[in-house]
Amino acid sequence: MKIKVINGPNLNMLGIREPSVYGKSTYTDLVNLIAKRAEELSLTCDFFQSNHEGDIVTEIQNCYGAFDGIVINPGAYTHTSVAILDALKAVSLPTVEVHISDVDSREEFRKFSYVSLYAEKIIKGKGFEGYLEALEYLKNK
Ligand code: CA2
Repeated sequence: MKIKVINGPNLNMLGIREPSVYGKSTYTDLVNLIAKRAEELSLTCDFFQSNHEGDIVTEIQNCYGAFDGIVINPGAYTHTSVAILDALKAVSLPTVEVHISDVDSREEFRKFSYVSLYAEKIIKGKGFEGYLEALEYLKNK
C-alpha cells in the first residue's frame, strides 16, 4: 500500500518558530517519525511539502493511479483552497486530513476547512501523533 504524505505552506518551518503552537521538532523529525511507523505498518510512504498551492494541486493529481491513499495537512490552504479540494475530489483517493494544532480552539477563520468537505477522516490537535493515526486508519480501512 502506497501513501502520499503532503504538507502545505510553512510546515517546513516546524521547530524553527512558534514552538508553543507546533512543538519543537522539525519537519525532518516529522518525516523520520512517519517513515518509521510506515515501515512498521509495511506501508510505502512518499513525502511532499510545498508553500505553493498549484504545486500541491499537481502533486495530488500525480497520485492518481500511483498511490492508494493521501495524508494531507494543507496548512493555511485548508481554510482557503477550493483548488486543493477539487484536486482531491478528482483523484478520489482515501484521504485523511491532519492538523497539528487544535484548529477549533484557535481563531474563528481556522474552524472552516474546504478539505474536510472531501476527507474521510479529520485529525486535529494531536501533534505529530495525528499523522501516525492517519497511517493506521488508511492501513486498517
Ligand atoms: O495545525 C495545523 O497543522 C495547521 O494546518 C498549521 C497551519 C495553519 O495555518 C492551520 O490553520 C493549522 C500553519 C502551519 C504553520 O507552521 C509553522 C510552523 C512553525 C513556525 C511557523 C509556522
